Order: sequence, then structure tokens, then C-alpha cells
Amino acid sequence: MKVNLLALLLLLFSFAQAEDGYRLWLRYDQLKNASLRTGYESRLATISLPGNSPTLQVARKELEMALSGLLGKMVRIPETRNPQASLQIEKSSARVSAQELTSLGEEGFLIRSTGGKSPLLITANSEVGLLYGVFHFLRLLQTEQSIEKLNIKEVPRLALRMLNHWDNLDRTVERGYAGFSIWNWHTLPTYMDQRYIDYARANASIGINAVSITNVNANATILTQPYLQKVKALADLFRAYGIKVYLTARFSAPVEIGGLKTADPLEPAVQQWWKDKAREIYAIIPDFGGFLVKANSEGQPGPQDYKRTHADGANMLADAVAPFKGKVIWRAFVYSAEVPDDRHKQAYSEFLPLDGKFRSNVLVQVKNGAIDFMPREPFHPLFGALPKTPVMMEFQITQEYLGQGTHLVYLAPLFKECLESDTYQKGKGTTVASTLNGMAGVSNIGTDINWTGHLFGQANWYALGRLAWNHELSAEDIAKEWIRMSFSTDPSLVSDLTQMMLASREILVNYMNPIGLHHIMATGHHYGPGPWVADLNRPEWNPTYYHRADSIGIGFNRTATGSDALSQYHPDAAKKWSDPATCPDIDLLWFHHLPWNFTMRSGRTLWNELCYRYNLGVDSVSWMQTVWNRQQSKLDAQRFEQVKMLLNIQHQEAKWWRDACLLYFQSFSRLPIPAPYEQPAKSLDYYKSLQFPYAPGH
Ligand code: BDP
Repeated sequence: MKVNLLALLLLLFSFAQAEDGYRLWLRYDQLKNASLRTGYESRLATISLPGNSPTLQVARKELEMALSGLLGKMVRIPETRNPQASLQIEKSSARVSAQELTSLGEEGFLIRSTGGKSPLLITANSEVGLLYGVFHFLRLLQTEQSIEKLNIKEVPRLALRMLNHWDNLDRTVERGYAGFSIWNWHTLPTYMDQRYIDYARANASIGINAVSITNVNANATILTQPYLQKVKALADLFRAYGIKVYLTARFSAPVEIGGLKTADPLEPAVQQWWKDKAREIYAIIPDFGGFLVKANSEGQPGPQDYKRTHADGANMLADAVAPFKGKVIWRAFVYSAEVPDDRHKQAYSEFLPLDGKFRSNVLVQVKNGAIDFMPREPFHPLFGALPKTPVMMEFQITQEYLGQGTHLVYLAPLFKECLESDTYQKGKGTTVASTLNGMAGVSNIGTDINWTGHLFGQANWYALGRLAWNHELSAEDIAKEWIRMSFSTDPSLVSDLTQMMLASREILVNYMNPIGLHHIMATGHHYGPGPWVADLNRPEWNPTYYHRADSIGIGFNRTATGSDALSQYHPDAAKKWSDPATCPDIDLLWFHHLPWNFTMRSGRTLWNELCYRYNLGVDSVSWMQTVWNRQQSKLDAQRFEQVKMLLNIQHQEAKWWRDACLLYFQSFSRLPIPAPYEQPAKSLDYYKSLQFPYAPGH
């Protein structure tokens, strides 16, 4: 009777809980398959997880919550060791050879079950390793895998797996489309929002071990005592989850909050100021990760203000944090209005001569492409080109240039495309991934109830973590995991949503930036099309700089006869791009300016191909709507409706992109939009007149 009542209560509880997306992929609803549930239940009848450290408490709580939910019965795990337990979770298990344990490193783990009655084992060298093992194990249950015979060994490929929040102290978020910053600086450190805990759980579940919590366009106030106390509260909470906190350092902080006259990195007083500041921070947060720095980029202060190099600036900060094992992550996202060269080339030109000049605790963080988080970019030529410098990948999870908060775009295919690109720097097979020491994603997290604004934005947060852990996972497998945990394991639902997600990035490329076009979005907020914009101060802020459409054709010539950005790549990597005949369609206008009547692989002219691609993009969004709608019966009403509404917006906006871009490019090509395609609904002037003064994220 008692048991039934409990089951009833749990059932009611799960009904009462609205599917608002807050629980992310850690939903832990009761497994529908009863025989699977009973199987798990008997295999997990008793659990031994000895110890009571903060990290083990976190692991225990997660297991209790997850198993109670998944199995539909209350599960409690004692703190004492039980050698008879059917699941043993223990550090450095004696049941595993020393050699095997060593191979797990600091953060890896092993999950082993030999079947029959022998106990299941989760072991690792550290408590955080155990926590990762617990989350991995729970994922097996959530996705309904067999746990009978397991021999899983997981070791993260990259040491630094990071989220970069672009959050301001007033809680606005630069390029944030999910509400305000989750960091409530006003009520910290006394009030600790439940969200901080759930954020840490989500990150730990995918192996994120570092977070930089402030905007790269930095505010020095974060480095003052009251704010450091607030940061400490977060760092203290995140520690148990294996997450280190980083802050963005404003290069001019010694002047702004230190009262010095200069921030020159070679000035002893400035060096001393940063050393003192580092000591002050580490006294408060002993495991502080270090600084993330944007310098001499888009108006931010930096060492070049004093005629010093990026290495001079980075090394000064590196020396300040080195005694505490801190790191400096120095961004390579630099370009200058004074340099007339192709923006594509500037970071490479700037950083190449500095290879070998950085302290060993400096990592250079490079965006995936040389321009700026475009829907598609060839990989950044700096990857593989700095053999003496640890390099981090910077991806953008927040979809600034990829439909922002309203378009369903699964980014794992974009991440994978870059990670698997061959730089040839150390011979064939030197993939971008093989050149990395860490990976960061610019966060898409905010105060929206579902964290990411668009429900499917959660998948991009998830994918970044999974790929930072293991870049060899496929985009498809990651999507399937996420769908199974976030929605259901129903095969037709999983198959439909997987197809939709995998296609979504290419669909967006088609209706936004096909055939290698880039940076043709409206300026400032970057919302919607703006290929006509030509009046901004800096040439490289104007979309016309990037598409170069004229009466002859369209595209940016980056070959030897143009800007020669191609020469920054290894010749074997550049080869395929250098000739329009061998250049893949997807990159064609990135590297070549081609006539409107150029014959594409499809047999269509370039103009007709543009028309075809834009229309294909729009039609494919209709297809996504069909796919989503046909799964309605398998989805909860709230999340179904939300995504349905957003897909409607996406469809409207895809048409807007198509019509505005084709009309504008038509003013150069002077060619008709071929008959089968829908003609633009409005005039070019209409599209040009649209204003969005309050578009989010800016
Ligand atoms: C650009 C964003 C800008 C960021 C900059 C950066 O538009 O808001 O500050 O990247 O990465 O794409 O620093």
C-alpha cells in the first residue's frame, strides 16, 4: 500500500512538473519500459558510494535524484562503504590494475560490469572523475542502454573545456538571446540562486571544467574587492563540480581601478599592480583559473596602445598568475581599422611572429574561422601554425550569426566540420582538433526558463561539452543522446528529430549565406539581412566589403590575384580552394569573385544557383515544420508549441533573408529570378527600410 502511494505521488509529481525545459537533459522522468526498469532496479539494488566530500555529496545527490526519478521509487545511498553492493563507486578501485588507473589521468573514469551477479564498478583517480563517471552512467540509463556487460573507459581529449559568458555586470548579455545574465551580481554573494547549482550540474554532466563568467569586452569593476567576493561565492559552489572560474581582465584596469597613469605591460609599476591583484584574487579564490583577455580588438585597450606586442601583454599577466598555477587565455580575435589588409589575414599576421614568445601558461584562443563565427567559414589559418604555443578553439554557441534566439540550428555539424578540417601543418591528417589544447564555447545561457531561449539551443550547449570531451563523437550520436534525454527514446521521434537537427545548419546556410557568402547580416545587432550596408566607419564592418558584388559578379578574391589570404594556409590545404574548378561549392565565394554566369557543378549559372540555394533554404524550413508537426503526439504540449511558434518565425525570416538578398544582388546581376521560384513579396527599398532598434543581444 505504502509503495503504491509513493508511486502515485511520483506520478502526480511528474504530471505537475511543467515541461518548460528548465531541467535540460537531466530530466530523469520514470522510464516507460517496465522490464528495463526492473532490470536496472535489480542491478542497482544496493549502491556503495563511501565518503562525504562536497564532490561526493554532489554525486550522491545526483544519483539519488536520478534513480528515484528513472526507477519511480525512492533511492537513498548511504555514506558508508558496502563491499556487497551491486554498484560500487570508489576512487582508485583495487579491482583495477595500477596501470589502468594511471591511464585514466586526473579526470578520466572507468565503468565496468562483467555481468551476472558481479558488481558494477565506477572508478577514477579523482572525485571529479567519479562524478563524471556517475553522469556518464546515468546517461546510459536515461538513453535506455544495457548495463549488463560494460567496459567503458573515458578520458577527456582536451584538458580545458570551457564556457565563455559574455555577461555584463548590469546583467545584459552581449549577443545573448535568452534573457538576462544568470549571474545576479546585486544579490551575490549572500543569495545563491538555485540556478547556479543546476548550471553547475549541467556543466559537470558534459565535462565542462572551466567557466569565464564576464564579457570579453571587460569591465574592470569585476576585479575590485566587493565583486571578487561575489565571484568567490560562485567559485566555492562550482568547485565541487570540478569547475574553475576565470574572469576577463580589462587591460587598462591598472589605470581605471588602480590609479596608475599607464597600463604599459613593460612598466614595473604596472607589472607589480597585476602581481598584487593576482595575489589578492588567489587569497580569496585559491583555485582561480586565470584571465581571459580581449586586447586591441574592436576598441578594447591592450598592449599595442603602448607599442608593445600581444606577447608582452599576455606575458605580464601570465607572470602575475604563474605562482598560483593560473592561466592566461589570450584571444587572437584581432583586426584593425588602420591595417588595410583583408581582415581574414590580420590575426595570422599578428600572431605568427609571436609563436614561441609566450609564457608556458598562456593559451592563445582562436575563433573557428578567420572572420567571425559565420554560418560557414573555412578553418582559421592559425590552427596548426603556432607549434610552440598552446592553442584553444573558440566556438560560438550563442547564435549571433546563426538565427539568434529564434532559429533551430544544431551546431555540432559546424563544430565537427572545423575540428576535422586538415591543416596539413604536420603532414596529411593534422586535423584542427589535433592542434588544440582546449575548447571554449561562447555561452547561450540566460535567465529564460529553459536557459537558452530556443529549446534546441540546449543541444548546442550539450554538444560543445561533449565535443570538448571527445571530438571524435559524431554530430549524429550527440544529437541522438540529447533527444533521448530531452524528449523521449521513441525510435521514430529520435529518427525524425535527428534528421532535422543534422540538416538544420546547412538549411540556414542556404537561406542566409550560401556558396561561401559571409557577413552580410545587418550591422550592429546582426539581426536579419543587410548586404547593402556600406556606410560604416570601418570598411570591414560593411557587408559590401565581404560580398563585393558588382556588375560582373560576386565574391571575395582571396587567391594570389586578390588578397592572397590563401597563402596563410599550408599549400596542401590551400590547393583545393585556389582554383574555382576544384574549390568546393560551399566555399566558392569565400575565396573567389566569379561572374554571374559562371557554371557551377550543378550545371546552373552562379546567379541561378544563388536563387536555387536561397529557395532551397526556405523550402527546407517548411520541411522542418512538417517533421516537427508530425511528432506532435509524442511531444509534450508546452515544448511542442514553443518550437512550433519558433519554426514559424524561422520560416518567415528565411523568406525575408531570401527575398532581401536576391533583390539586392539582382540589382547587380540584372538577371531574373527564374520562374519556378516565388518572387519577392516586397521591394528592396522596403527591406532596406526595416529598423530594429531594440533587437536583443547588442
Ligand atoms: C563579434 C561580436 C562582438 C564581440 C566580438 C568578440 O559581434 O559582440 O565582442 O565578436 O568576439 O562577433 O570579441
